Amino acid sequence: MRSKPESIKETSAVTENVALLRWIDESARLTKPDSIHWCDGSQGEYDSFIHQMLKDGSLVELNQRSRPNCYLHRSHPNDVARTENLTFICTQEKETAGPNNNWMSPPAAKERVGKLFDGCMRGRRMYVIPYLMGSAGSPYSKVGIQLTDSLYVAASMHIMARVGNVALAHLGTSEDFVPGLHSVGDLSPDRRSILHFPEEKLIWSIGSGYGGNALLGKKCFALRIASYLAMREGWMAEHMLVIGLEDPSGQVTYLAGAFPSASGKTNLAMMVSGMEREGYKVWTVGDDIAWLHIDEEGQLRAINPEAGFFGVAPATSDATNPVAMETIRRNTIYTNVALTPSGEPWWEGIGSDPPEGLIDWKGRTWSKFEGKAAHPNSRFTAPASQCPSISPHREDPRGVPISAILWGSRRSTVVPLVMQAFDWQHGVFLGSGMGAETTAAATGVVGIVRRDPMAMLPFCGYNMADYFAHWLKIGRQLKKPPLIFRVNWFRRDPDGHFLWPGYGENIRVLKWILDRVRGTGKAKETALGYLPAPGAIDTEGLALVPGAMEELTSVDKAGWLNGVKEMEKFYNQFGERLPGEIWDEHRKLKERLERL
Ligand code: SAT
Ligand code: MN
Repeated sequence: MRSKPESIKETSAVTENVALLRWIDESARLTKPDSIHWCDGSQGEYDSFIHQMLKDGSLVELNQRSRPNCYLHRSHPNDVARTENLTFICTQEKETAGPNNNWMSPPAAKERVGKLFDGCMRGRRMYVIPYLMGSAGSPYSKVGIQLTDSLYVAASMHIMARVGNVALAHLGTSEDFVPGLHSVGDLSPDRRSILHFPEEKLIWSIGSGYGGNALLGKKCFALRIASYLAMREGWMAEHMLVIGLEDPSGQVTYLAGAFPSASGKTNLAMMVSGMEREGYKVWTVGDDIAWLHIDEEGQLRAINPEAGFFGVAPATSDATNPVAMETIRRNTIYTNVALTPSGEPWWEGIGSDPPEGLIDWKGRTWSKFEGKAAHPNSRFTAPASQCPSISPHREDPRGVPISAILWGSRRSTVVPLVMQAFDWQHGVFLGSGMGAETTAAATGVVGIVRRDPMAMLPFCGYNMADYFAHWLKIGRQLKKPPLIFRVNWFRRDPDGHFLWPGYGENIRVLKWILDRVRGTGKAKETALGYLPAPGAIDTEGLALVPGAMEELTSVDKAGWLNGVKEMEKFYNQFGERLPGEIWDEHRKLKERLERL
């Protein structure tokens, strides 16, 4: 049993970092909390946060025998996903933010949202959370400081980042940290704003306690602010999983893959390979974000800046993702899942029928006439260290060498199961034009196709035209650029059935990718890129419908010509700023398709 937690004490600063103390002082004067608690990141502190939330009702204890240290949090029903329409990039020039972002000028943003922060922590405690993104001692790690009035956020940050003295020690007296001021405010979407000031590396978030809106180390810092810093400093911050693919000889090849939120990144990152018996195994380095640097030898290397997983619960089961199911058996905070009478978490697709007496995500007795019991964007927050497939190299200060990059999204039609770009420039173009069906990870309509370049549309902290130029530039600096692939596990037949089994069988596609990296995989050259030659992907033992592989590896001329038009509309927004190389590739694709 855990020792009985102490109550949360008011604590004082444990650093002499002048810039940091000054900013905290300023923020406290603005928000006017009753008291301030400096987080040390210890287990005792985490336990005391949990204890406090059980007392105030913001957490429900789950069955401690089957789910030790697991708890359920129910968020406000209007605060269940990222709100992209309330998310802003605040740069001096509107053009710096680009047409891909909502923009406010920094003074206007501070004026408007400063009023909301004024006195917002009265009667509340402010938690100071020093956190490190990346492992201790890595030259690529960066420090953030989040101030928040939410205990749920403070506890979640404990899981998602390396919190406390490890971050302060990394920072020392340096001014190189990303300050992030967060308050749940009154949780009203009318007074919700997620603001980023990339030029001063500052984050302001108010009115939401949920996920990427509130855990500022994640999307706000590690993607939006970091992508801007990366562009300035010559590296890349990407919405990517990172996995190691072990072959029968024991050699591990690392891949990075960009997929939009709620498109199976966590499943792919923790995949139990359908070819485990043949010796192909997947190691998890990260499931959501990668920071990529070019090393002295010109090799691209990746670190996972995060320390935990904030994964989508629905459809996670022993069949679809047994590794995740094992990872979230203990020390996990569940958000907006349903609750069984025996204190187990439950969600649609967990693999068992809803039991009698199920309580839905809003805390009411559920009946099957009332829609979903778990919110479609319900989540688990769990430490990466307890993932059975976690890579022994996850914490390597230099990161892991990347041999291939994957673009993936949900597309029911048009996009083949897998295709390889002709070269880096063509690969960047494929990423820049990627269409994706929207998911429940953000508020708005689910299932419509939008352009989501590199799965970064909601997360690129600056003008995407410049972002594409940055990608092209990085490629020129790499001695042996990773091969780039487009994958799509989500093709359906006209009756709506999936053409490809997905999940653990995706290893068959990864194996072809590995073969291509090694120069052995068989391919046919097409208008789209290299597609697998007939038989090059092993389908033995799969119950595919007749003709499925042909369908999955053919070129849909009309569909792609339509895609080319959609890309053109998207690119046109960027005017002169869009790199000529992207237009060149766009024109070449169109010509190749028209010749078919
Ligand atoms: O809520 S988050 O933004 O952290 C998850 C996601 O959308 O990828
Ligand atoms: Mn994500």
